[in-house]
Amino acid sequence: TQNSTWWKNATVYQIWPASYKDSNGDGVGDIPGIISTLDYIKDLGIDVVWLSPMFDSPQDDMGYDISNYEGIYPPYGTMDDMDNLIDQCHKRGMKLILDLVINHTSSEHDWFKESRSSKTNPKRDWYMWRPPRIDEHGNRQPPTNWKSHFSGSAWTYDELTDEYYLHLFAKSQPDLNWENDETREAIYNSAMKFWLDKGCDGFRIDTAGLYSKTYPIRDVPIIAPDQEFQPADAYTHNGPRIHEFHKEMFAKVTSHYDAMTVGEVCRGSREDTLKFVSAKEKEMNMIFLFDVVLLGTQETDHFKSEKFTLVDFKNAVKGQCEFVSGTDAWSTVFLENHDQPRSITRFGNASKKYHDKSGKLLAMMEAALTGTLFIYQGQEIGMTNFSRDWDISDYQDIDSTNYYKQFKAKHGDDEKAMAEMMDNLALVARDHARTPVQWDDSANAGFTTGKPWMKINDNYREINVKSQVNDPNSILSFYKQVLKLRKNHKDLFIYGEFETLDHENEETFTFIKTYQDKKALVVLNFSDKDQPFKAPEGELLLSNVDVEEATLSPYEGRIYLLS
Ligand code: TEU
Repeated sequence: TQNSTWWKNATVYQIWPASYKDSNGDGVGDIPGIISTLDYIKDLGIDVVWLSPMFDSPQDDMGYDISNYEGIYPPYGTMDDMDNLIDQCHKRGMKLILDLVINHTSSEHDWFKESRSSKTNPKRDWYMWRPPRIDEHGNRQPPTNWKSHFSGSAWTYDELTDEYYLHLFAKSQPDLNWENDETREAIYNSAMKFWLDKGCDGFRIDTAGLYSKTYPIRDVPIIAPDQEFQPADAYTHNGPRIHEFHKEMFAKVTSHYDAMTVGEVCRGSREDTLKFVSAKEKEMNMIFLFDVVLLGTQETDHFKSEKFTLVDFKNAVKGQCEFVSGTDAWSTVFLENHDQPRSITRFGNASKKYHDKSGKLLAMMEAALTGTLFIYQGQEIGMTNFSRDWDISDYQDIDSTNYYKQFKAKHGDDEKAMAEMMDNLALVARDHARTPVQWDDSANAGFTTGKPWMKINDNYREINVKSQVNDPNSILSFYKQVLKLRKNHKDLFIYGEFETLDHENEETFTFIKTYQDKKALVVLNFSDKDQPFKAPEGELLLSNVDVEEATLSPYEGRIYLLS
């Protein structure tokens, strides 16, 4: 049962298997490839590996479309490989958590195949089927105006039974019906207990706010009048039974194991969101808040991104830090994952001159923030977004490619609009996180001896593990240093209270961490200019430059222990 809180102190490393390390030359990353790098991960200072979906899947959404929770996608390996991975992580004192994708399955899952087969099938009600709506011209229309997160209607018509099924994501990702008791029981057994009994240590819980839909199922208010379908969050996000479902999941499953749980709940009111993670509520350990990573993007069009200022950035960081302060809840720190562009490109400065320095700056910031820290593969070597010059055919993600198709159909003749759309893809598309990890400067960056399933970032000769691993000045070495520092001062960095100084300053991000009578000062120059600075009384714990000067150089950061 869950008495310990080991997960609070953990540093987690996320692996997205397709692009991590290929061991057999088929161009796709695999589990034996992961196992071959566990010493590297351990050496970085990692306690928990989070593995993105490696389950059997047609891969329409890179494994977030699961066709069998109890099987492995063959190109990734076998069940023996998974057992070995669990074992090898544990041997090194690390834990392994898996992705729990239970808002939907793949349309290739047996459950859906049965559900689809007839209106009277016992599993019919395991998914969300609705009759067509007939419009005033007598035409068949989707039951509601809901938009899929991946563009187009959230409903797909199935001729076989003359009904539509709901899919908040791709049409090959039908939503499970959480109102059905049997469905939930099946999810707990197949997707959860099966793996916990094998020795997995917990889950990152995908789309954890979406299971409870608001009934009756009906049109959402129109918030994007220029769009045919409407963002459906109002009736799909944090619905009326969501906390009941999470409490049940905890009571029936996760509480019986010493399982770590981290939910993906991007938005919601503070009061409602706190319920997911407040210890006394007994739901999940922590969630990811998206204030920082969604900066500048729009609810009605997540590819449209606008400029934001450093103060906007500070507000977002502050909001996430303060979210749990003074409560019995716990939170997370992250700048990257498989759905986000690379943080140096987005929040630092990816130019040759400042790449390393701004990467280290971001590492310092993260290491000093309150919560459980998550690092995404390649972040530790400063991987960046790929070039704006890449062609749309180089993008692989269903979110990007659907968006492109839909945008082109509407604005194909407008060169300027098309160019702006490509600018946006170059900035925020999920593809940037999904290029293969750059292990060395040999062909295909040492990721594979075959043809990589996705193009390698052009900068792999300059940015790769091999060139950094023995260089004490590399980003990788710096990550090891900051992660150690974070652990050495757990109280201040992992648990401390956060407070900004000089909040309106648009160049420098300064904050204080406090734990009882201990204080640390973190000062981060987010500009490419020198900034005035007066060193405080205390000990300099860490800096990303060699020499301590009176002023802060561009992208310089320092952490002091105040006396
Ligand atoms: O993401 C859920 C989610 O909220 C995304 O739609 C997110 O808003 C989008 O990716 C931003 O570009 C989770 C997974 O992390 C994602 O990879 C899956 O595609 C999705 O669920 C469906 O399972």
